[in-house]
Amino acid sequence: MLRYATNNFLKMLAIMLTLSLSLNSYAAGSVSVINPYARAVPAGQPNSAAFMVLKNTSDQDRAVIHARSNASKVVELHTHKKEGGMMRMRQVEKIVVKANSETVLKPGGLHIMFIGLKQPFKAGNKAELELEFDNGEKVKFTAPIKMVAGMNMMKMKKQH
Ligand SMILES: [Cu+2]
Repeated sequence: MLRYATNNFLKMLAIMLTLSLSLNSYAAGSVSVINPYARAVPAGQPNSAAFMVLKNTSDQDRAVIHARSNASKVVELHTHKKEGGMMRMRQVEKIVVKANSETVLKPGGLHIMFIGLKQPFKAGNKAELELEFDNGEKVKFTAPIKMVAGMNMMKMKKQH
């Protein structure tokens, strides 16, 4: 009886986990976009960024070559680089996701940059985004807009 209940509980848990994963995961062929989110910014601030995990389950390297959104005038692929002791943002041509591995877009690192916001990036709102890969595949998804603490970046700066 107890074993039966435990089994059922585990099954339920597995279903719930699958559901919660599928809710926040979007696939373009072999690359999945997992838990995308965008940074909430105060009204009047013109730019923001989106972050996510890109997971490549194929045995071929893939790369994001374009990002598009109706949320801002311009959307660019960006990274942070340390220059003269300062972390600065730089546009990159592509974001590579190696075969059978993950690339993490996060504050202080790689990100999708929104320049010239057309809508308020308030916590609770959403931003639509489309990524295009080097093999022509595209994935469209919605990134919830959240408060993102600046702590990650500060910690990274202190470590170096
Ligand atoms: Cu940027």
